[in-house]
Amino acid sequence: MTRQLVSVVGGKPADDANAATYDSVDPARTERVVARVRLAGADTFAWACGAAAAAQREWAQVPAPVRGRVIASIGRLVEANAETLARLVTEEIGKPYAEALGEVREIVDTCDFFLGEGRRLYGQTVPSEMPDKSLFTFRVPVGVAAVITAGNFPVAVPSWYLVPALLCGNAVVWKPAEYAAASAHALYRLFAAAGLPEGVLNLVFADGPATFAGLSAALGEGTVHKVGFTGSTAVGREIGELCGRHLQSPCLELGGKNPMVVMPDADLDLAVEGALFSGFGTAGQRCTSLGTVLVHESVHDEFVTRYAAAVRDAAVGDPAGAVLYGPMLDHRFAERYEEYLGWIRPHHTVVTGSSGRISPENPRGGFDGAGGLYYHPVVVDGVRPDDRLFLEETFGPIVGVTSFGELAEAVELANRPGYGLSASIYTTDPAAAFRFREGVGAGMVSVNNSTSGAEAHLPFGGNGRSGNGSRQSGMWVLDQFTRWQALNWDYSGRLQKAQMDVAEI
Ligand code: UN1
Repeated sequence: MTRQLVSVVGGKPADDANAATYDSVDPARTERVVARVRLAGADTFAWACGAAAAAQREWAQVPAPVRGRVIASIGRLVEANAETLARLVTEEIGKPYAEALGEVREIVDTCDFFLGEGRRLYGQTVPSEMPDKSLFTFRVPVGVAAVITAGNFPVAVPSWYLVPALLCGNAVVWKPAEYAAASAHALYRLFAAAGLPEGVLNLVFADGPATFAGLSAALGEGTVHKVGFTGSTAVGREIGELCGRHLQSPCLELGGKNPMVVMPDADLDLAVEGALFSGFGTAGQRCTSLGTVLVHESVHDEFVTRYAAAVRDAAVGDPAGAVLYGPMLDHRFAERYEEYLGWIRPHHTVVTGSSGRISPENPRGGFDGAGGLYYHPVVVDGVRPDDRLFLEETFGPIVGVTSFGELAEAVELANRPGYGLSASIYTTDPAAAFRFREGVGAGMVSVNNSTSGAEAHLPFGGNGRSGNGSRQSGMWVLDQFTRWQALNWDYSGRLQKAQMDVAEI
């Protein structure tokens, strides 16, 4: 039986009478509908923000250590339901089961980190320039966070926002990707079951235009105080402009064209393994996926030969099995990627991978019309730095290779697309690794490891076209969901004037 899903506002189903429906399908068997979703309109989105604002006032009164205990319960519930949730993620977006289980693990890691923060959320005591006066700082919740997330990490990435936002005493309106609605709904239910008061977390299914209009109204009404967005650079720009008009700075986590540098002294087998996982894991549909391998000219031919062989051997197919990757997330992504491939074909010599759709039962024999959104892994050599393939995020299983002569040139090439999310270097020379870290504009740098697969307690985020410099994950995200409040306390019994009554020695 197909699941029927509606938005949940204030703990109750919120169904619009005229709601359109959206079918979330299994991308491995596109004839299978995983969930039928009723999409809310802009009014419902704005109303949810108002409901959240009302619930937030009480939630903020709950002592932070008690909120931390709710986070601990969420972690325990997610852990107890990890396999069911991971299976649903696999079914709905085609992420291989082992990866989906890892994604669920990342939620538990996030809860583990933040449950303790409930007993910290430290402020500071600060010396005053005057006697008999004390200064303090406090972290205060921002209010309501509107969280809009993509579906390639349908449960882990939302938890990066939801968990710290709730811990800090905020209420949340969460708008997940429609094509990952069932996974989002399952996660919502686990959060709700952990004891969050009604209205503190609200789930709204809506399409892009309704979300934008609802968000715009809520910002105007003053019922949204922070926007968290993970998705494309183009939409991120629009969200940033909208927030800017309301004097808000959103937390934006956008695209990437992530480079991997292979130095002449690199362990080439390790580099090939890293390039295989980061280029093709999740079918190249991570914001941290590898875009271009920058290989030193002295090892270029050897690297490309080994990489092409590894890519040719990689298992692509049913995500329930042990495969490198499964289908594309959804039709939209498959269509966009096909357009891209159409452009690649006449312009490039492909080293490996027929650039088209394939059937998992017959991965080497081309597409026979079966219903999965599967694509060959493609490697393109000799990609020039002014090429579209070098400059644009592809969000599909395709990796370009470009060679370089000096490290400084590799750094310049790594920065050229103007993104700045993740970058990696394979080398055995610490000086090269440090120089690369200093020169590269990415928010996250790896040495002898993949561009993807960040750990949940380091700052995650990018610069340039990858975001506005905001960071998610770990303690750094607290600055997104709290604001600093300063307290001056004068017990001198006189009016002491700052800058004018400074104590003399
Ligand atoms: C994303 O694709 O939006 O570092 C996030 C990684 C994952 C998160 C990716 N932990 O690849």
